[in-house]
Amino acid sequence: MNALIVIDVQNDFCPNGALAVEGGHEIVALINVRMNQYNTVIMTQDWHPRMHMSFADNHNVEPYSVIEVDYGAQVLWPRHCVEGSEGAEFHPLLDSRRADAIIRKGFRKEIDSYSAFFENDKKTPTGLEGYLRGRRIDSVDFVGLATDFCVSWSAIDAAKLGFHARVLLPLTRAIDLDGSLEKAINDMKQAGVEIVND
Ligand code: VGL
Ligand code: ZN
Repeated sequence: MNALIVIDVQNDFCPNGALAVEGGHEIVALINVRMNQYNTVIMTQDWHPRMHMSFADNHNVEPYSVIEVDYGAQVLWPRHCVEGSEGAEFHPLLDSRRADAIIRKGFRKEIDSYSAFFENDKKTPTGLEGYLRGRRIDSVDFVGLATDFCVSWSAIDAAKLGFHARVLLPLTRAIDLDGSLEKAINDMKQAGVEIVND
């Protein structure tokens, strides 16, 4: 059984959003069509409290500064995807009615969560693994935003957990901070994620 996992296609990651990813909106129509090829569709939503540790202004520093925390390096972002805000809603044209499950992540203020499977400590589970195993899903395709953060971290965790994991690159867009896209693609290949270019 297969699943399409649609990562963080939310207003704040699209043009005019708080953490806009270039061309983020361009993938929405393609994702809507692609959903028809899967038994199961799962969507994730980045969902942060106002006082979240990943927000630069909660540390009084410039966005995109990097700090060291218990679990390693953490980029500090512009305030984005605040729980219940319009920026945290799915892009209005994304067919979210098709989602069998919606996973929210990053909702604890002490820790960020890029991956759909584990928070950034790489050990606190979100419950997605159990959901997939319960539904007998062994093959997962990833699309959405952003290629080099939440998409790649999710795909790498999926491969490490033993799922057949693919990233459909044309249905993703990247933030690309200091070469982070190239690094993410190398890391994904290293972890056994299949990169689909067309
Ligand atoms: C994301 C940075 C911060 C993402 C989420 O969805 O890739 N990136 N929060
Ligand atoms: Zn976030």
